[in-house]
Amino acid sequence: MNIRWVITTLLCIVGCGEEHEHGDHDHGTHDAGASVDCTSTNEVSAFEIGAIFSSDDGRYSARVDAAMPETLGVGDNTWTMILRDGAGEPVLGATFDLEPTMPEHGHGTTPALFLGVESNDVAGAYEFGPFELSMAGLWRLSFSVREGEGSSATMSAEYCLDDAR
Ligand SMILES: [Cu+2]
Repeated sequence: MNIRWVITTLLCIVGCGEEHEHGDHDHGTHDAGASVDCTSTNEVSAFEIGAIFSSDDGRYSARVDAAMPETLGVGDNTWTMILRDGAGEPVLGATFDLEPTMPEHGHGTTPALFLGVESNDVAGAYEFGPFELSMAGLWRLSFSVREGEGSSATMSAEYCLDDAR
């Protein structure tokens, strides 16, 4: 027997056929009607329009000004954020990114990063998405802000998504 064939076959038993790695997480519990377990963190936020993200260093805050759909859920989401500096002034021309991840599963979205597209009409408004959240469970939405050659600041919140909108 060819040893290379054996190794390939063994690797396939472990790894092939999985769309992405989810560790030992049991996706079988995500049947319709089953509750989603997001108990690994005590910082789960309830999503609402008007929610404010703040960077730890106090340099920036961003308010969810609009969301499509208006509830955060599995599937496509498009958000408009208003970015302000520590003095409350709108920030123009920043590099403002969104990276959604599932901290319990070690994966994110495809693409991994969404660049905020600045509005021509509303000062400090940036649109993100549509970003597709692929499954129910705990999602962390992390934003990073950078102006010019300055250092980046990050702000994030965690949300528990159910299967149903
Ligand atoms: Cu996942």
